[in-house]
Amino acid sequence: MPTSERYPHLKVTDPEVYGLIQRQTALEGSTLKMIASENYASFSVLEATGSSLTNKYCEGYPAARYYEGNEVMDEIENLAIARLKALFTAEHANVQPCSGSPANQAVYRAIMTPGDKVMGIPVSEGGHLTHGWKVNFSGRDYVQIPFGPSQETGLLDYDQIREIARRERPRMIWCGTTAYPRTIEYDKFAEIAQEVEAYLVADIAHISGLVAAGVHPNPVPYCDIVSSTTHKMMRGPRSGFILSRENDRYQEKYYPESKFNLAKRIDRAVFPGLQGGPHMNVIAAMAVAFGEAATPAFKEYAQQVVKNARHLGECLKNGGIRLACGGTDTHMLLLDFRNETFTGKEVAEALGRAGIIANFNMVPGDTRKPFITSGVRMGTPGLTSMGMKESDMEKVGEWILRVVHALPDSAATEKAVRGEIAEFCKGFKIPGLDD
Ligand code: DSN
Repeated sequence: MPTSERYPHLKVTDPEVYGLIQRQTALEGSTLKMIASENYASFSVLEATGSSLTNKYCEGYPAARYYEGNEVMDEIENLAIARLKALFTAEHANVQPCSGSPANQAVYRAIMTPGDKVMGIPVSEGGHLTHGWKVNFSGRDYVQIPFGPSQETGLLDYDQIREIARRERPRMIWCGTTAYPRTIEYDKFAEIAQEVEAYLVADIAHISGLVAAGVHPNPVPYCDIVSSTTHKMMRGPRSGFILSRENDRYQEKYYPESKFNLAKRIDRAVFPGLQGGPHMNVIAAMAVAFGEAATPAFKEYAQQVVKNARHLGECLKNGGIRLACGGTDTHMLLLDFRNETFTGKEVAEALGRAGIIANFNMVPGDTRKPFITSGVRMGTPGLTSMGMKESDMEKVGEWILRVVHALPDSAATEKAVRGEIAEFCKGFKIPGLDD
């Protein structure tokens, strides 16, 4: 169905919202989606998200609801849970968190008490808001013990992490990032957590698709809890999930009086602790995405995402752009402009005008402010979903290099590149946008 014929009801009843959707669709169809945390969900995921399941209330969990008429809802939620557990070989799964931050809030509620110490990477060094950042609930209600990649190499230094953990004895350690392109060594984190008797929690929001496809190590065997979103590499709807062990290895130490094991405490933290009715349309779409992620085609996709990121990284390096952390093992590249007169923000804005949509980001050792930065973060999940391969990355690399090398007087180059990219995009089908 051509884009113009989609949403026939909305077109008539609310032309204003319809028009905005059409404009965004056109924008995405003529630019390169290179924000590392974005992707394209399939038509099937979008159809389930937009289904009439949105109308049903079913507070509670399968077979233990507070509303009648939930036989089918139970099947949907159980299906999502079963597919998710199989994908990651997890003992327990909760699919109700509305996104990554709510999932992480529930993690705190399940294993922490306000005032406890949490070891996490600050946002400015590649962590997430919920890993103890000062303006987030996690930094206000808990005490963040920061750690981060080495300022020199950009890599996580596990000896240093161990030293901090031994000194601070945190109750929880987050191993998860939003801007770290290298492999996370969960076995090393697990040794450290075990030694200091801390809960180990992996936030795999960025890489869950890579993990599901076996392209990145799976944290589940090493961690007490694993949280994620579903709309990044997973190509699902906007949502989140939590995986965990059934039993709490520190039950005696922290919860000797509780009759609830770890899995039960997580479920209770999500509902009724933090949320009300689960979004069943989204949970159905998650089941669809988990089904898609279990296919050989998705494995191939995830492998191609990494090949594309590596190849693009090589092209950029050969063109004179420095890569933070020395390169990538994942879907992500961090371009390092610390030695340049122009900033990360200026580069991101210039690329954006040229049709290359990425975001400015701090890089290890950055001395510029977080709203200015010396880096640009970009990823290949979106382009790979469109079917792009290494040879296409060479073109993308050339466009990025042309814009960056034209700075600060890049307006004419941006305009030319924007036109070339719009033409180039016509050669690809965008999942969920083009038939
Ligand atoms: N907004 C996400 C990202 O871009 O990495 C993190 O929540």
